[in-house]
Amino acid sequence: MGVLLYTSQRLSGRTFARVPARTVAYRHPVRPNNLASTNGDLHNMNLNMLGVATTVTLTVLASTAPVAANAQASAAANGLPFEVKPVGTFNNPWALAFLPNGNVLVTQKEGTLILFDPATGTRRTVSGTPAVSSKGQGALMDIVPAPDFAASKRLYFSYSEAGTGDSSRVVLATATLDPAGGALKDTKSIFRGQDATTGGHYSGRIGFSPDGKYLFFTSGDRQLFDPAQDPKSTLGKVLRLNLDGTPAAGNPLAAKGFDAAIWSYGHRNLLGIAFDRQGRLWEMEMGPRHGDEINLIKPGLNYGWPKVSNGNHYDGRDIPDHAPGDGFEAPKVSWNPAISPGGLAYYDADLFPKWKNSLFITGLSGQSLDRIRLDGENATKADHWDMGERIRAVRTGPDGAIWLLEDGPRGRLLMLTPKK
Ligand SMILES: [Ca+2]
Repeated sequence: MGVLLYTSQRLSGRTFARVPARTVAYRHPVRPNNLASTNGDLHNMNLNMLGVATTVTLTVLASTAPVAANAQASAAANGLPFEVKPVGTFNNPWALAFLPNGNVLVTQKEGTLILFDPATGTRRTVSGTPAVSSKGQGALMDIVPAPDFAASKRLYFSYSEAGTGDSSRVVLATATLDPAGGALKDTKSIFRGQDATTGGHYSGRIGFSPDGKYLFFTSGDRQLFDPAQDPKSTLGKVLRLNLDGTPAAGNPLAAKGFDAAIWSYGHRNLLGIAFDRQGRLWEMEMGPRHGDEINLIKPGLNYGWPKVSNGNHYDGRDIPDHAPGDGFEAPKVSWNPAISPGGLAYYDADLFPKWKNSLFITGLSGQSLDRIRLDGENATKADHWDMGERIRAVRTGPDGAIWLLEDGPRGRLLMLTPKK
């Protein structure tokens, strides 16, 4: 313990330094929660330890982290079917949201909210954000404008909040953005998850139903495993809430004694949620050791965690894979080896016409962007691009461009447009 490992990896002739990952003893099959930059590093460490990724080298360093080599976007774009334009740099960015005027809100892990104008590069820190516990995987997390934002200026966002002792919980909150854009007003929490002391798997993704009446909120298993199968626990679940944070009427399992907010269960760390144009709800979750998933979420179904997974425990213990007839809903797509997904977006814009009706998934350990082609209820892997950096977030912009946030203390906001 106490030895810092830094992995450096040479990909396509470019060398990148990774964020430090503290070594841990695997007595418990939990992805360690004390990683400075959260999810994904363990996938790499396991690969390294197994010698699977032969191009990866481990270096033991005694002191400070090497500064990440900030590869030129032009270099990273070589071989990619899109132009990559960096438009800003942020400190451990987590999520982004576009406002109707083209400005972007960016959440940063330690709890700051930045209002950024991509056209001019100007930025301001938005005041009025709540106190965030950013230990472990904690962060100011997702942010999504309300369906009526143009009139109400209301935002929904999520964050991790300290409880008593070492405990913490995921919180869903609302606030209004004042007309000048410099402050949150009337901030209030409308849903609080259950406390846990693990420091990880908050999830906290926000998605509005196409009719704007309901809010779907992802609540991770907090690295506690079994609560994902517990009918009374909101951990490891997709929740369907009213816009005031109360459980929506008619949720599918309430009559069976489940918590009234639960829409689906058996989930691990749900880091993406998106509706497609026909109103299907797609969800992405990070698997344990491999087994990252894309699921089609249907009301009342059990997605299996931790009873089944196409991944396995970090300590090597097997978890049965999904199999027909096992009573659990299998993922539509899964990854082995893992990409450690950070974000999910649905794409149906005109700027990349061939990619309409696709999902985009970012890779942290994968340093990647993946495209998933949708066809009704079917989903298939279509493209995998090496982006040369850990990618935390993805959103479709109002102009149809694809926007990414890199992970880490100098994570860039990237705009992807068709290659000229
Ligand atoms: Ca398995």
